[in-house]
Amino acid sequence: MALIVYGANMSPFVRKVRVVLAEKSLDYELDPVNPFSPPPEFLKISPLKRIPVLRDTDLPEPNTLPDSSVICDYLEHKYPEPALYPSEPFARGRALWYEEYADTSLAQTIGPGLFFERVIKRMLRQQPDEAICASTLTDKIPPIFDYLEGEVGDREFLVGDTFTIADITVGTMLVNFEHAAETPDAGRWPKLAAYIKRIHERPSFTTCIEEERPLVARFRAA
Ligand SMILES: N[C@@H](CCC(=O)N[C@@H](CS)C(=O)NCC(=O)O)C(=O)O
Repeated sequence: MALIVYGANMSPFVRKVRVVLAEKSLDYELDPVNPFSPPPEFLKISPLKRIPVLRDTDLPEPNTLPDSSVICDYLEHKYPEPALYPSEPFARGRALWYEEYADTSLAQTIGPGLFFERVIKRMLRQQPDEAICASTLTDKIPPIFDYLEGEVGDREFLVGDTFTIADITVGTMLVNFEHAAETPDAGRWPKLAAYIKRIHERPSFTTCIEEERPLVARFRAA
């Protein structure tokens, strides 16, 4: 297989890359790496010790790229169809902004504030700290969802009239929100809730979500 993704399927950043690969109908191998106890040689290809890393075996070594944003940009340039980034400069800038917002604000809120507590801690046979989850849901999530509700508005997609990296990145972070047994409150954020449901119904997302759900369910129930 020419393309190898190193990482774990429940990482939102790994999923972001997998959704891009699926949307572009590219075959790849997912080579499991636990970023919290990576094999020593992993540090050579990921000096920040993070997943994902992509290897393109079509190329001579060094043929690896760390970081989901770098990887998705590379895939877009090497496999331009279907385009997942707008070509018009300002629209492209907007898409990159939503990608950045999701990679930082959403990831840093949902990751440690919910997903780590309710899923990863269970895997480590520890009890979730529900006080952390409650404060995340009460204090940290609402301003983010208020912002996204306004940005989605009555649009089908975040930027222009096609599915882009903006939708992929916001969508993947919200999968982890759902893995942590939460969904955006449709009474308070109706546009965001409907938008996320639509994005998660795309086959590129459902393939990942269906693969991950049994594992999440096993640990959430433990
Ligand atoms: N900016 C990176 C972030 C990747 C990231 O934070 N991955 C997490 C897993 S979801 C990780 O590897 N964490 C391990 C660590 O930070 O030590 C990207 O977009 O790929």
